Amino acid sequence: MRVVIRSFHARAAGAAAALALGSLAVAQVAPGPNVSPRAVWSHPPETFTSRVVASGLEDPWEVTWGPDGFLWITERVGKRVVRVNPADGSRKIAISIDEVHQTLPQDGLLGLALHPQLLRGSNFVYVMYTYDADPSAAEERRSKIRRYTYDSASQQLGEPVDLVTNIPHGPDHGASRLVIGPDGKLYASRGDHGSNFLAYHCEPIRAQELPTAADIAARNWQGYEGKILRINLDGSIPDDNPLLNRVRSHVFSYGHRNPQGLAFGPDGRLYESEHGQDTDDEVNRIEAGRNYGWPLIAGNKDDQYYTYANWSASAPTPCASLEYGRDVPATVPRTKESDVNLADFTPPLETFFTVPSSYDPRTLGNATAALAGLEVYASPTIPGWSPSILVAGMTSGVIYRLPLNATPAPPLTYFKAQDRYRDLAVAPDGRRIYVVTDAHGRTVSASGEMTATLEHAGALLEFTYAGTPPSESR
Ligand SMILES: [Ca+2]
Ligand SMILES: [Ca+2]
Repeated sequence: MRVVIRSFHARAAGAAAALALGSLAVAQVAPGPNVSPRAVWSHPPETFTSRVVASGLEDPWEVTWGPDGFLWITERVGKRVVRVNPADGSRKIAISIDEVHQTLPQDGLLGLALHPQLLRGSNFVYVMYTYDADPSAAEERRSKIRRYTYDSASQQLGEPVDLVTNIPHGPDHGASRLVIGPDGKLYASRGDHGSNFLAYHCEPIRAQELPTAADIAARNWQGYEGKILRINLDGSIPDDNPLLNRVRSHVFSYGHRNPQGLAFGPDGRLYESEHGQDTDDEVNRIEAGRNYGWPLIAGNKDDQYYTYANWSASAPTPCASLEYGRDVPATVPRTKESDVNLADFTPPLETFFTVPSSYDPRTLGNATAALAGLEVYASPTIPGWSPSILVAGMTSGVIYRLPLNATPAPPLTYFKAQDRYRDLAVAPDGRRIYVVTDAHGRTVSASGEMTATLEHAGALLEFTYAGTPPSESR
C-alpha cells in the first residue's frame, strides 16, 4: 500500500560494506548526503558474530529475555506465546490463544510483559491482543490486556484474567507494546489507527483528543487512540496518573502516531519509538501528561518537509471524493507546525530522516526507517555502549544505536540485513542481542531497492559481541 518509488536508502546502500558473519550477511550502512545533518552516521567499530536461532515463526512481534534463560516471543499471526531456548533453538508453546482475532498486518497477538518477580513469587505474564467483540458475523476489532499465570512445572500459561478490555483498535497502526515500569505499573502503547493515511485517509486522527469524564465513568476507552497508557496491575486507573483536561484516565501521554517501541532505562525513565509517516521517525523520552505532537507536529517543530494535511476536513469537495496521494488537493486544509501552539509539547530526543521542505519523495522515495521495538542497553560488556537506546528498523533492516549519555551524537547502524527487524532483546550478559523479524513485508535490499524478498523471514537472530579493534575503541 505504501507508495514507494525508489528507496531513500539507495545511496546509503551504495556505501554499504557487506560483512559475512556467521550465517548472516551483515552490512554497515551510512546514509546519503540529503539526510539531515543530525543523521550523518559513522561506521561502528564493534564486531559481532551472528546466527539464526529459530525460524518459521509466524510473525514474531515481541521478544523478551525471561528469568528462565529462554526468549519469550509472541507470534502475532500464530497467536501463540512461545519460549525459545537460545542454546539450541528448541521452542515450547506456553499458550495458544484462540480468542485472538487476526486478519490485518497490525493486529493479532502483540505485546507481552513478564512480571519482574516471575519465577520468584509472582508468576504473572501480561499480553495485549486484538479480538472480535461482535458475536455476530460482523467484525468489531478491539484490543485487550490479559494476565496469565505461568506454571513452571508444566511450562504453560493459564488462569486468564482480563484486565482492560474493549480498547478500540483500528485497521492499521495498532502499536500495543507492553512493559512494566520500576513503579510496578503496566505501560501500553496505542496507535492512531492509520487514520488520515492511505486507505483510511478520511478518518480523522484522534491522537490530540483526550478522554472526557463521561467516557471514563462509562469505561469507554475511545479517547485512547495515539496514547501511552499507564495501568495498575489489576487494570484500574492509577491515582497518580496525570490530570488531562481535568480528567484522570489511563492516559499517560498523548500525540503519538504508531509507538511500537517502549522500554525503561536504568535511569528509571521511559523511552519510546514511533514510526513516522513519510519522514520523522522519532525516539522520545515519555513523561507524564506531555504532548508528543502528532499529527500537528512530526519530529521537531521545525517546518521541514512534514505539514499536517487534514483530509477528513476537505471542503467543499468531501474527502470521500478524493484519492489519497502525496499531492495534497487544495481543498484539504494544511497546518504549518509553527502555526500550532500545543501546551506541553515535547520534542523527540532524536528524529530519524528529518528532511527539508525541498525533499521530493517522488524522486527520492520514502525516507522513514520504520522504527519498531526498542531497548535500553545498560551493560558494561560492550565498551562505550552503556547507556544507549537500541531500536529496530523495519524498512531499513538495521538496529540503530543512539548513545544516551553523550552530547548529541548521531545514531549508529548495526546488523544490516534484507529483513524487517520488529523487536529486540538483550541477554543479561550484555554480549548477545536477539532480534525477531517479520515473516512478510517490504524492506531495503543490499543494493538499495525495495523488495518483498526477506533473508530471514519469521526468525529469531542472535548477534554476539566479538570485540572492538583496540585502535578503534572509544
Ligand atoms: Ca512527536
Ligand atoms: Ca517537524
